Amino acid sequence: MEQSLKHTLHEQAYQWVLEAGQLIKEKMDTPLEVMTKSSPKDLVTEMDKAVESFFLEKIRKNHPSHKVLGEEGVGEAVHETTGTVWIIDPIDGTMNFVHQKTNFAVSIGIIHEGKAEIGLIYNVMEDTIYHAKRGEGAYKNDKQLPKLPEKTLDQCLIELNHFWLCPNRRVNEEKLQQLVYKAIGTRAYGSAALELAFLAEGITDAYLTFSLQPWDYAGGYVLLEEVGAKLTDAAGQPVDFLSRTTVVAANTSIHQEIINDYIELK
Ligand code: 2AM
Ligand code: CA
Ligand code: CA
Ligand code: CA
Repeated sequence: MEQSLKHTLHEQAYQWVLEAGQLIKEKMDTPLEVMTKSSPKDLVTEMDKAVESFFLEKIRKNHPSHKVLGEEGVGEAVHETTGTVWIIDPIDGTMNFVHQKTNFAVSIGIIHEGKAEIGLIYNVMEDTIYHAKRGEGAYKNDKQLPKLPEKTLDQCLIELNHFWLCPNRRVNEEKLQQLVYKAIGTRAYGSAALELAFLAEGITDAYLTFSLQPWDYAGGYVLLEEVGAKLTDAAGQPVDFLSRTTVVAANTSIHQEIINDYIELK
């Protein structure tokens, strides 16, 4: 992507993400309509839809040729990553948003000709924004995040959620148990975007999950690349920004080891 376009898109996305956060905060104490999607545990609110519509309107107006892939489907269906695609999760961690009123994020990834170029994750209630442009470093607010240090697995904090315990699990759970035992500890924050941001920040070392959509990881992708971390599917293959996938994101020094020794998909 041309340098000046990358800078313009980053600046606009940064501004719009902050405005979206403001929109959410202003309505924080107003009762919300909460609906369910695929299951009673899969929530969506009117605010998820309002924030996605807010981005769609901004993008349509400023960049009519760009495509928009959002979780709540207010944009058109996107089947390929040609051109410029904005991948949007208006509220990542809706369960936290509804039940905790904190620990959720607005997440945006911008893909150009199949390559992730820009990523932003806004931790709304903490008012911290993680952002990155390909080749130009990752930042938390205006502070550049350092490259991640080398670590061994027994020094690592691993972000894992409960999904691998569910009846339809597709993994060898004994191997995952060994990983949990080997690691120094585990964490589960309930927002994939924040888990990736914390990994980029170096306050956790890996994030494993067995079903994510492109909008869950697109905002974190460039952030991770810029600090030298890696995000692939659970077989170590690149993610495609279009389909549901397993995800292993980790400090590069433990990424392959986790995949080789601790993950066996059934
Ligand atoms: P969401 O809040 O935007 O739906 C919860 O552990 C994390 O997984 C959240 O980032 C959540 O995103 C994401 N997630 C992906 N698919 C999900 C599903 N079917 N049900 C609940 N959370 C899901
Ligand atoms: Ca959701
Ligand atoms: Ca999400
Ligand atoms: Ca969401």
